[in-house]
Amino acid sequence: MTIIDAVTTTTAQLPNQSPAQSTYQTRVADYWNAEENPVNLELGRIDDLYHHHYGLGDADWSVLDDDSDPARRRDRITAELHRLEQAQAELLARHLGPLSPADRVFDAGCGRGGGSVVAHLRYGCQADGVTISAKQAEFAGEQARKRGIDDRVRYHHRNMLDTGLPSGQFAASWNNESTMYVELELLFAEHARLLRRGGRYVTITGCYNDTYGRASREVSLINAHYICDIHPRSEYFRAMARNRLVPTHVEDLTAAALPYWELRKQADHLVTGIEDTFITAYENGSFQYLLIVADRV
Ligand code: GPP
Ligand code: MG
Repeated sequence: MTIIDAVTTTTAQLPNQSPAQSTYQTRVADYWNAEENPVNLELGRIDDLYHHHYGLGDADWSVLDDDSDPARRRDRITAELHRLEQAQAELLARHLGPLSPADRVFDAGCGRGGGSVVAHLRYGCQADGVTISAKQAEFAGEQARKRGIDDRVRYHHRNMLDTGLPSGQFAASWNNESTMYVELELLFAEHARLLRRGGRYVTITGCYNDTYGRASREVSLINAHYICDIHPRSEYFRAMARNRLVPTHVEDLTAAALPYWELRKQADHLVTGIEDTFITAYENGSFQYLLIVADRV
């Protein structure tokens, strides 16, 4: 018994082993290793900025009326959705700053890597992205190599709760729609460890609305769809307060998030089936899309 335990422990500590710490995290990694939704790949292919978040701002509805040629109409809808996703990435990146090329930033739950590239292009900073999916880390690394920025933008197949990155070295860090996969106390403890004093933490996240009550049917459906566990809004502030993160700016992005879903719902070539659920969840007030900016004190 003792011998078997010792062998198991040694194996788990070997490099290149899965960074998942639980069966749940392994299932999450499985999801992202297998994920190839056209709504992510076709949008990303436009300019090699691959995002795993939604979009913000008013949509150009005229793309739906383009009846010149079905392929052209599809391409215009795809490009418009990508523009809205890019707008969200830019909004988040704006709140990270000011930053300089001497600064280093941390992208928690980096997906296929788009957010780190956006931050690097904006500030010239170094970026470290972490994902629990080996496939995503490899894909993102390849993108950075193709752009010739792999010396500045690095992706790691690691756990965002236990990154192994150095303490106090980061000027800014963020989660763009990845907080719902982890315990917030553990997540914010890791951000607080990585950020220097005065560093900036930013998240854009879907959360359930405490004033509605517990998680609605729609929130539960979204959880089941992505194998995630959406937190209540209150939990963000409680966990931040306990981990040296003091909010400086909070913005309800729910209204700005709706056009993306209304357009995506009509993109027959890209829908995944979760579109109506998001629209209902936002409209019935049970779910909110939030930006939180915090200082590491
Ligand atoms: C976006 O990823 C979705 C998530 C990271 C999980 C859930 C997010 C919430 C706000 C609840 P994606 O771009 O891979 O999703 P999709 O394939 O639906 O576009
Ligand atoms: Mg997507």
